[in-house]
Amino acid sequence: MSAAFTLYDYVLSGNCYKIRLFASLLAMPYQSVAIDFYPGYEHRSERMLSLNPAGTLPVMVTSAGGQVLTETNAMLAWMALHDGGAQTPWFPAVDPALGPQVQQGLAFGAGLTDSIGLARLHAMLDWPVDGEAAKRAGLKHLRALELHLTDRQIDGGLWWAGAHPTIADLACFPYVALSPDAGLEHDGFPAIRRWLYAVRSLPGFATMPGIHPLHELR
Ligand SMILES: N[C@@H](CCC(=O)N[C@@H](CS)C(=O)NCC(=O)O)C(=O)O
Repeated sequence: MSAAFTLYDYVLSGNCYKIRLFASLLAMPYQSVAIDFYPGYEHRSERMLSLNPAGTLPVMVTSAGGQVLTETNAMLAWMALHDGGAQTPWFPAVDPALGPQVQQGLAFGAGLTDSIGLARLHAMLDWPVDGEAAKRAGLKHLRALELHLTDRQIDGGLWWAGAHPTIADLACFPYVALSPDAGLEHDGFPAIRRWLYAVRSLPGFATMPGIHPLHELR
């Protein structure tokens, strides 16, 4: 099967991992171009800035049509629609109840990048940001997610919204799973732990450094 898209990718990036994880869950083939994010800062090279003036990773170029996407949430939406069309359970965009809830989750996922993601970059690569402020913001996000998932689980749900995992779960999963890298442990968050386990149990689940696979019990 030919590649559906090219991914400009960095192995330790939680945002790039969202795309690799979803591609693995969908068994969607793609071509990866490794970018030396650190220490090379290649994402800010002339070549990369001409693709994405924001200077962030990931960047996706779709094979059909050559669309350039620079927002992870847009890439997840593209993949869901490319795979399953309007009926895809991963992105029930036009469902009057679920569609807006998934959008809430996508925005929450972006907030995780700006809090836990930055705290992690600071802790791991000494990124020049206020690491303590990012960590405090990350803790608030974990507390908010715990409340949301507790309510969902009391009502018999498991995922961010609805009965099927959606791109909202995938937008949130990496930085929550990686939060111990930023000094934010999961011990006080039982609903989050249950949800992390559920995502890691999905058929086709793929890992990245810092996220362990489940022990194979099957
Ligand atoms: N809004 C972008 C943000 C992506 C982002 O923040 N990526 C990080 C790597 S995980 C990055 O490239 N940061 C570049 C920098 O801070 O120089 C998205 O959601 O895709």
